[in-house]
Amino acid sequence: MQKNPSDIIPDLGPSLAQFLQEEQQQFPDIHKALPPILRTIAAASKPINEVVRKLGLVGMMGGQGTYNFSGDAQQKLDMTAHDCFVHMLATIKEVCAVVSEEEETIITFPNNYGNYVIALDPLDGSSNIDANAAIGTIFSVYQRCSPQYTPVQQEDVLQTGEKQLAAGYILYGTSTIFVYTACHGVHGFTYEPAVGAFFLTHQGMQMPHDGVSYAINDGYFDIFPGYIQRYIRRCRRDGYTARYMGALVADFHRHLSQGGIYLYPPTHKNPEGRLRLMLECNALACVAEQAGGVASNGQQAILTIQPQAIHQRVPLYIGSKNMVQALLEKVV
Ligand code: AFP
Repeated sequence: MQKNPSDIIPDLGPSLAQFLQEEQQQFPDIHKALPPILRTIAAASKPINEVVRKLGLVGMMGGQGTYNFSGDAQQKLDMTAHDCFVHMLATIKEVCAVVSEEEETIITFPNNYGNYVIALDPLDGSSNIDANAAIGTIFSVYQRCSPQYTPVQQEDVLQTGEKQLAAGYILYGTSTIFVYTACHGVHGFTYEPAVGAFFLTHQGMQMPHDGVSYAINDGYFDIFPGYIQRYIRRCRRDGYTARYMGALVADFHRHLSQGGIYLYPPTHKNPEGRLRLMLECNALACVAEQAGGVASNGQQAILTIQPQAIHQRVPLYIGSKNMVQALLEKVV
């Protein structure tokens, strides 16, 4: 019996491209450059998704014997993802520079006199790659501060998270989803491989103000600051679920969907915390706040921290508003 197209491909909502165009028309304060930038980021994730779905078959497992500026061993997929995003972003005129977890300094595009800078963790959760567990990409979009047609400056990159024009992530999980905010709400799109495009599946995502799930590397419990230990003990006493997936993006998406809190306090290995302010925390803090959540370093909102260096690390407490605020009350 002849199958109907809708039997093969489910009735699809608006594509990411359609949604971005309509959103920019509805909210004129959204820069006209944002739809092509976000479409390009989504497009760059497609070949990475292809590779992610067959890693062992294409020789993309394991390390490549090098280390990034932060001292992390670089996996083959880290560099493939980095190269893919940088190459794709170099092809659009809107972008003048990229900063990436896999590159020490600012990557500039001499032929691009664009007004926009992208901050990127190309592959978050590298230790999950060979474990076949969830991994992701995290991105932020800023407008440059220095005049167009002049060399990109540090000031164009070292901006507070409040200056982000857009931010989001791609989660390569049981399905591949693209979640972003252009500061008019948070929206999620699921990749349909049969079509090769992302389609709206999560419009206007709101992070529950409460949750019963907490994500932290319990192995460091004995060296956590006292107020963290007190908070974790309270979670245990109240019967909360401990879920830690080894990839911030995966933990964050769970909490965005169901409520919860992710904690990465200072440790002896990472006295300033492990997560990078510019390359991971600012983007997820922007999404969290747009969805009604909270993100803090324990002293101030993540989005208000003035970066001093591209790879600067900070402690990160992010998730449901009431859970993060309960933690922060113990700081004092
Ligand atoms: P990798 O990308 O190096 O695996 O780091 C992932 C991450 O930045 C974050 O996604 C995880 O939640 C966290 O580090 C895991 O760190 P620990 O292994 O120290 O718990």
